[in-house]
Amino acid sequence: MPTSLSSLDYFRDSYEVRLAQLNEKRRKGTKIVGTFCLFVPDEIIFAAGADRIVLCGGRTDTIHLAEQYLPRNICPLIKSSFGAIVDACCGGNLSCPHIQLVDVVVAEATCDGKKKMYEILPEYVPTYVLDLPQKPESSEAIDYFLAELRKFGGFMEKLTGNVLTDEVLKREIQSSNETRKLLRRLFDLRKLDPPPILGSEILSVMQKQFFLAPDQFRQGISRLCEELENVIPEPRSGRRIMISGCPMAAGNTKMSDIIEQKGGVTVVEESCTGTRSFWDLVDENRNPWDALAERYLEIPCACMTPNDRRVARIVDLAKQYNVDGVVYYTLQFCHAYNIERLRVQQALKKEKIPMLAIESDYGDSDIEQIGVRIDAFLEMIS
Ligand code: BJ8
Repeated sequence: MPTSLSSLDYFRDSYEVRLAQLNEKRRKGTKIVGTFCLFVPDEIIFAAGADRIVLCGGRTDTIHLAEQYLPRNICPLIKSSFGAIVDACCGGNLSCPHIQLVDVVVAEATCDGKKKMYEILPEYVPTYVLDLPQKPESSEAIDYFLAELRKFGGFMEKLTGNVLTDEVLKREIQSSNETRKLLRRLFDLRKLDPPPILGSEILSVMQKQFFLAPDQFRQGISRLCEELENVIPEPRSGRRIMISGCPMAAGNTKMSDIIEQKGGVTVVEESCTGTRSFWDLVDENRNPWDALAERYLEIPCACMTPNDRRVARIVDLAKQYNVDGVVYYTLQFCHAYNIERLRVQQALKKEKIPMLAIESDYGDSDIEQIGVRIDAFLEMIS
C-alpha cells in the first residue's frame, strides 16, 4: 500500500546508519549486548556504558538451518533466531549480520523453548541468562528479581570495566521513559477515526525500537508524530483491528499485511512489538533498582502466571482504541500465548468484542487460508 508519510524514510535509512555506528563503537571498545526479550532492562546495559541490539528473528530463510539442530515443532521465532546464529558462526554466512556485532547475549528465563535454546547458545556466543520469577505477583517475586537485576548489573560492570552508579542508572531510566512517552504520543494518534497511519507502517517502525540507538529512534518517532499531527495525512479507513499476542520480530509482518490487504486497519498491537514495550513507565522518584524491578516485573507476558494483568490490558486497549475486533495472533507452537487465548476470548466476549484466533508460522503456505478467514471476520464485524 502506498504511503505519503515522508518521515518513514528516516526509519528506512536508519538501518545502515546504525550498523556503521555499531561497527565504529566496537572498534573503539564499546561492548555490544544482544537481547531477545523485553524483560532485559535496557537501562542497566546503557548505564554500564554498553550498547544493545535485539536478536529476535522474524525471517524464514534461517529456519531450515535451525531445524538441523532443534526440533521442528517449536516456535518460528526461536528457530529463526537460532538459525541466524548457526549460519553466522558455522557457515560464516551473514544471513543476519547482527550476531557478529555482539560480545555477549543477555538471555532471559521465559518460555521453555527459549530457555533450552539458551543452553545451546554458549557453543556459539557467550551467554548470560537473567532469571525471572514465574509468579510476579507473589510476595517473594520482587526481592528475587531485584537480586537478579543487581547480579546482572555486576555482570555488566565486569564486562565493560565501568562502575554502574545510581546516578547514571537514573539518567538511563529518564531516557527510556522519554522513548516510552513518545511512543504513547504516537499510539494516541492511532485513536483517531480513521487513523492517520497504517498498522503495517507502525510495525515496521516498532521492529526497529530495540535495534536503533535510543536517540536515533526517538528522533524518528518525533518526526513521525509531528508529521502526523501537522500534515493532514491520507486517512486509513477500514474496520479497526487490534492484533494481540506474540511478538512480530523484524522480517515478520505477515499478520499485519494480510489484515490491511483485506481492507482492515490495525490501530493497536498488544504485543512486545507494540504496547507491551512502552505502556508502563519506570518510576523516576524511587531508588532506580527498586523502580526497575517493579516496572519490568509488570510486563504482561504470557510466560508469567497468573497473567490477569494482560487480560485486563487487552480489554482496556480494545475500548481505548475503539476496535471493531481483535485478531489473536499466536506463533505456531507458542503454548503460553496459545493457551492464554481462552481467557482473553472469554473476557472479550463479556464485553461483546469479537475475536478471531490465528496461529501461524513465518511461511507463505497459509497466507491464502488466513486471508479467507480475515475476509470473513471483517465482513462479520462490519
Ligand atoms: S516479554 S512475549 S519477548 S518472552 S519465543 S514466548 S513466541 S514460544 S517471545 Fe517474548 Fe519476552 Fe514474553 Fe515478549 Fe512464544 Fe516463541 Fe517463546 Fe516467544
